[in-house]
Amino acid sequence: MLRDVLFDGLVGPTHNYAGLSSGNVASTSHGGQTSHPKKAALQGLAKMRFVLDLGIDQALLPPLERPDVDALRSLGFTGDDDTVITRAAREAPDLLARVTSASSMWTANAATITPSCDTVDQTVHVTPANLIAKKHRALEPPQTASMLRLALPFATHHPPLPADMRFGDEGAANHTRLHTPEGTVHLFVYGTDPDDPAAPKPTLFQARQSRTASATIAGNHQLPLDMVLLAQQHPSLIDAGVFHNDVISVGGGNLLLLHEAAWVDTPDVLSKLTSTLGPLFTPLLVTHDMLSVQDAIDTYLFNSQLLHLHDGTFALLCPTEVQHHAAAAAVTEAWLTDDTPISQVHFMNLRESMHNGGGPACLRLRVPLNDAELNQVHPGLRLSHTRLDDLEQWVQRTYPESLTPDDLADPALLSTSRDALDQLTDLLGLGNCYPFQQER
Ligand code: SUG
Repeated sequence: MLRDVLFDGLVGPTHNYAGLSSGNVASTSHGGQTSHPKKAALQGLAKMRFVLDLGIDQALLPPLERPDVDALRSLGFTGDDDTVITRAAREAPDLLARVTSASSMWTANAATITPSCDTVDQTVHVTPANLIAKKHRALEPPQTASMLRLALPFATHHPPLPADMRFGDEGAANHTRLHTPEGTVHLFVYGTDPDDPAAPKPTLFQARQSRTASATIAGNHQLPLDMVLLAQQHPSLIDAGVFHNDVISVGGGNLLLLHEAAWVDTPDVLSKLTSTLGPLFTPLLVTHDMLSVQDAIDTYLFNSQLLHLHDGTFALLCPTEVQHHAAAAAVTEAWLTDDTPISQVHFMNLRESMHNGGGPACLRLRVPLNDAELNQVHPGLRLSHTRLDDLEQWVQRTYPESLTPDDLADPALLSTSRDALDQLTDLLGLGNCYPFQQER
């Protein structure tokens, strides 16, 4: 049996608001504010517990090592670790903010993953995203790749695509696997086509996902051509702040929730999906009259998590911003009362992550596995109630209550973060998986 194992990103101790992601309205509008790493991590763990309680396989990906002192060294800062941080804080605070970001928490951007039942060689394929569009996120791939190897030792691991915007890749946030008894489609949504100068482009913000990247991954993962559908996101939406497809659409199994403005030719994409997936395919289209694109971005309705329950129906896990917005809440109410596959709607407070543009679906990477593969997932990363209790206590013990932009200059943040990660690897039995542990 194939099931989605959900790998949530554990929020790291350096979670802060540095305004690093132009095109992501929440990130730029909250830049410079005070963050609350402890609260953020506890909100994330509460979500993992909630999903586990729905009977779903819940796992986690550990935070990456931050601040990334090696990245500062490669930029010319010399001296011991404390000196490197202090000098960067004085001479280039923007670079310090970049290497301190806890952005790996949004594991929907960690990788693209395809299940063994779909690929020609019948193995799970993994490509870590290169995240080349944003300088702080482009630092993630090497450590993310080793975490994914640790988590999924049985999979075929590809290197990230070349660090070049022609291959700009943001991972699973732009990839949706849809499936019915009649067929399977891997829908790859891209923002720009570098190989077609005539293709429409956003004018205000950069499109982060390229068609070339999506097509290359589909090929490298050995997906049969008739399972692959490439669709272009509407450039005007990117300019409005839809920096990933998962801000305007979410799907899984036979269900797809989307705004009518999502793609350049939404009706054409839907008709192609229906012709492969057949009548059981259920697209739930939200029109401008029901909810404006702006309200979809503000509430993150389409960044809700669609959770496939054992009875075959879906639970929708929305951010509380949806609950508090009349039109968005009305859409979820209609999905619940109309004859749709959605049988439950829940709301969770994830405000610390939301203020950086990361909703429920950004915080998780779906990994579709069969039973044999599930048994080979690193046992330390799979969650149980006891492990969640331990993790909550670890967060309470080791995480800062709050961080202001000035706090990033304090070298003590490096030692407290490393101490927290040392305790985490002990708690989860991960061995020395962080670069600083290997250098000792
Ligand atoms: O890449 N924000 C992330 C949010 C990622 C959300 N992921 C998905 N939609 N799947 C980004 O823009 C902000 C960091 C800061 O400004 O401090 C940030 O990286």
